Amino acid sequence: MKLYDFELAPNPRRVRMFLAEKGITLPMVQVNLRHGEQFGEDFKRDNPAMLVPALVLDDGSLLTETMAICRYFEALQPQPPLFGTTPREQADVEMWSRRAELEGFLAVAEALRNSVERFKDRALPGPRNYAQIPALVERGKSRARAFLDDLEARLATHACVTGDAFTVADITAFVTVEFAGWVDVKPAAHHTALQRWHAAIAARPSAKA
Ligand SMILES: N[C@@H](CCC(=O)N[C@@H](CS)C(=O)NCC(=O)O)C(=O)O
Repeated sequence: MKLYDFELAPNPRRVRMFLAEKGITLPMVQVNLRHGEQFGEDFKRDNPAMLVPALVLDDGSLLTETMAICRYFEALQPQPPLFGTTPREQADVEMWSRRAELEGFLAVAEALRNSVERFKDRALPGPRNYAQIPALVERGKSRARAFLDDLEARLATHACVTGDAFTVADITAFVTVEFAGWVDVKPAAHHTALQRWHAAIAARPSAKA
């Protein structure tokens, strides 16, 4: 098994944090996205979608998508549970993971990829090229700010995103908050619950994975 990774990219970071929480180690291969290594023939042969993270299994087959890779390891090694245990917890993990991805992570990506020069004609990752749409930059930032507000409201009454237990939804929300800094969207002074939660997760060893 080997995991294609890029240490600066947020989606692979989610997988690395997840593996660190599980205590799982595996061979990692760096694909330097800043140097265009995702377009190289060697990587494309393994992953035609040209995205990281990507997990190559021992039978040579490929697993992509951050959450699918995390789910695979959850099933292989259920302890500690990071996808919830009761039906309600599992549904909450799904709900907040999706909200963090759709309303937070993708909003930040929208602002970043439509503004930065190195993403010219690469406004969406993957095998096809898309032109930037500058009007999406402010919309993305505004959506990312709204996500921080929603997260603050949630964390004002919950220790972690889905309740008392740390889950993969916290990993996605945490990486999203850090990713938002790339487009200068940062927790404000009144986001006190969010800052308490962020500091607690930043102190976990997995945050440095
Ligand atoms: N939906 C995919 C998205 C993966 C993705 O967008 N990865 C980015 C790095 S965070 C990437 O590989 N970008 C390649 C590029 O920009 O060309 C997932 O959740 O794993």
